[in-house]
Order: sequence, then C-alpha cells, then structure tokens
Amino acid sequence: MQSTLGEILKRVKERNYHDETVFFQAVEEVIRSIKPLLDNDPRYEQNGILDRLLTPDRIVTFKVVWLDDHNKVQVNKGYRVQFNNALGPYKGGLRFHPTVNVGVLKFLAFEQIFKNSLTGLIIGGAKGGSDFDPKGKSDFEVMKFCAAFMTELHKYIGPRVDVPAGDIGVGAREIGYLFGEYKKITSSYEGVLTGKPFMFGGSLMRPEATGYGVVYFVQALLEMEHKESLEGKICTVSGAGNVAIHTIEKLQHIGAIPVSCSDSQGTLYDSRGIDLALLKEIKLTKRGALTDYLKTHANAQFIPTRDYPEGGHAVWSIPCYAAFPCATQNELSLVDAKMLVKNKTVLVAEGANMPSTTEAVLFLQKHGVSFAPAKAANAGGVAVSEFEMSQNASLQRWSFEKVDAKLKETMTQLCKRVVLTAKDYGVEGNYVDGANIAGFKRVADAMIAEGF
Ligand code: NDP
Ligand code: 2IT
Repeated sequence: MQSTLGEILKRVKERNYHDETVFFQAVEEVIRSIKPLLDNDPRYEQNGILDRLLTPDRIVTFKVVWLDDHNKVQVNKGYRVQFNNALGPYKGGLRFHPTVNVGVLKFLAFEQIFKNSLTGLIIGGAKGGSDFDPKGKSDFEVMKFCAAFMTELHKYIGPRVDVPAGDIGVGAREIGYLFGEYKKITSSYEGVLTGKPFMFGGSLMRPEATGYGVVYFVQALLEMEHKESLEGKICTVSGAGNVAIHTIEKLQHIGAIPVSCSDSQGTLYDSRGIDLALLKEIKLTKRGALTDYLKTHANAQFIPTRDYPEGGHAVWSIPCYAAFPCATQNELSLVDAKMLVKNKTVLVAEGANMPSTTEAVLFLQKHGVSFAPAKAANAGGVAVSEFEMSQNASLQRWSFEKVDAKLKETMTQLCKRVVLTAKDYGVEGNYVDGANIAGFKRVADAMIAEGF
C-alpha cells in the first residue's frame, strides 16, 4: 500500500530528529566535576583542552539499505562517533535501537572516553549504532541488516583504528554477522570487533564482563569505604539484557539476593530471589517476554510500566540495600531517588550508561547514598574487550580464570583510583567527581603531550 504524504513526512522528521539533551547532560556533569582542576592548572586552558575534548574527532553518518523477509526495501541510518583517540584506538559499542540518533551516540562516546581512560588501558572513546530495531526481526533479517551496515562501517574501522563492540540490541549474534561481513569485504582475519563468539576469537567472559565488573567494583567500594559486604543483602536490578543478567548472576555467586529485573514492558519482582536459569531461558534463549516468568513462579509479581505512576519506575520502589540500574539512560528519576532514600538504600551502582538523571544523582549524594557512576562501575565490559584485542593481536586464548582475575584486579584498582582521587581533591565520598577528575586527567595530559 502507498504511504500517505503525512506518513512520508512523519518518517522524514523521525529520521532527521536531532536532540543533544543527553550529550549536554553528560558534558555538564563532567565540567562540574573538573572545574576546580581547570581553575588551578593553567595548562588546560593554554592548550585549549576543553574545547578540543568537547568536539568529536569525527562523526560518520551513513545510509543502510537492506531487504526484509517480505522482499521489501528497508532503510535505516548508521553512525559512528569517533570522539577521542588520545589514549589509543577508538573503542566503544554499537547500539541498535529505534531511539538511536547523533545526540544519544555523542553522549555515549563522550562518556566512553573517560570510562576507557579510567581502566588505565590503551583505548580511546567512540560509539556507534543505528535506529534499526532487532526486536521481532528474523535471524536472516538481522544478518542482512548487519551485512549492509558493515558495507559502510568497514571503511572507518580497523584493529588499530577503531574497534566496535556490543551495546543495547547488539550481542554475540549481531557481532558475529558484522564480523563475517568485515572478513568477506577485506579477506582479512583481524580483531576489528570485540564481543565475538568464542569459536572465532571472542574472549572468554566478555558476555559476563560488564555485570561481573559492576559487582566487583561494588565489592571493592563497600570494603574500602564501609567495611561491608553484599552477602545476604537484598539488591534490586533493572533491565533484563546482557548487563542486568550478569549483574544478577555475580550477585548470586557472592550470596546477595537480587529480587528484580525489568524491561521496556515492566518490572518483575520475585521476593525469594530471581530464578536466573529461567530468566536466561526467557530472555537469552527465547528472546521472550518477562511475563513468561509468572508461568513458573506464580508468586512473583509483574508490574507493567503503564500501571506505574508518572515520573517513577516500579523497580526503585522495592526496598533494597543496593540498587543496580542496568537498562538505559535516565531510567532512575528524582522521584525514584526519593523512594530509594526513604527505603534506606545504602548504595546505587550504575550498570547502564547514565541511568540516573542529574537531579537523582545530586539527591542521592546529598542524602548519603554511596553513588557509583557508570563510567567507573560498568568499565569491566570494555576492559575485557581490550583483553580480547590483546588476545587477538597475539593469537592467544586466555582461560576463564585468567580473564576473571584480570577483570577483578582492574575493577579493584579502578575503584581505588576513584576513591583516592576524590579524597585528593577534597571531595571525599563523591565518586562522580573522583571518576571524572581521574578520567579527565589521563586524557587531557595525553592530549597535551601529543600536541594538537
Ligand atoms: P541489552 O540490549 O542486552 O538489554 C537492554 C535491556 O534494557 C533490555 O532489558 C531492554 O528491554 C531494556 N531497555 C532498553 N531500552 C529501554 C528503554 N528505553 N526503556 C526501558 N527498558 C529499556 O543491552 P545491555 O544489557 O548490553 O545494555 C544495558 C545498558 O548497559 C545500556 O545502557 C548500555 O549502554 C550499558 N552498557 C553495556 C555494556 C555491554 O557490555 N553490553 C557495557 C557497559 C554499559 P527491552 O528488551 O524490552 O527493550
Ligand atoms: O558502554 C560500554 O562500555 C560498552 N557498550 C562496551 C564497549 C566495548 O567496547 O566493549
């Protein structure tokens, strides 16, 4: 059927929609943290560091044309934001989600610069993706889309240039198809993507790395700052994807009790603790709906998003010791922060990228909640991606135990760096400032040393 003029115009407007609000939100937070550093060290001003750092090196935008299962031509937009490579090759995930636009990817790439810097590894910051929605698509459709996406993307990436990985909507299946197409185009086996399936060069533990890393970070933080542990503690988790599932898994390994997860449709609450094997089967194997969980556990509760009051999210109304937002940006609002404080939550650790609004972060910090920001807490995923790059470059395979030990060590050192930087700069206990200052310093000093 022919589209009406109104439908065509709507599509054009949606496709060209441009909103940088989340990028400005991320920038504002970093600037607020590093202002004292900028005021006290004239080198940053003299070298124009701020203006240089706030401007992406380049943004590539391209058209992705592919054929769906009904032989209908589909068109999506593809992007790669290469923000800064002062510390190493551009590195950061690809997100496939209908909400992807330049503003969202600029925010994610900007955050990635500081996150990657905090790991102490040799990686710069980037992000990319598409407004393509893998949900409801057949494997063949996903494959055809990925091949078409790589036809353009391959021109801009390389194992020493820019190494993409996964993010929302991009897991091992998508990375496998992307890698296959890259290899077909270039006839070259190179570690140009991370998060590959193990059988052709993926690192063991990359799927688990972000979630496990979040828990390792929190363990180190609780030990250093509270002389406490998560054992026996009730934890709430949002999201039901890669990061959420592996956060829940590691929490269970260490004897904590994760009681929730969520997706775009609603929140699942199981007061006896989430049945992880069932959750994995529903979400990872069948790509199904969270409500299917109730077929096995009738006592669990599913709270649809639409039934929850405006401005808040059901996950954060569940009383807990520690809360782990692991779904998406700005999912934890001021209303939620107030609820967490009311329920005496001790710690919030961000598994997702910038899941808490600015107002929520400030409220939590003001009320003494230990707040572990994303760029520190979720750096384990990209750290293991860098381990995958190392393995590919040397044609080695590391054991699960070796990667796990290196991940734990990386997150523990990262935590110490954040805590001690906050102390050194007179903002003890403010891990947002600690992470931003430590992340910024390494990048800025490299930019000065390399000239412009
Ligand atoms: P997945 O695609 O595996 O899972 C995403 C989860 O979040 C799904 O449960 C999804 O629900 C939910 N979600 C996504 N968008 C929304 C939305 N707008 N509203 C409500 N729920 C939503 O992604 P990941 O687990 O990989 O990523 C989750 C977060 O972690 C993102 O912020 C990502 O940037 C960040 N991250 C990921 C890393 C990684 O290694 N994968 C590393 C570091 C950070 P539904 O299926 O219903 O859409
Ligand atoms: O936000 C992130 O750190 C990621 N999506 C992972 C990036 C990577 O290159 O592994």
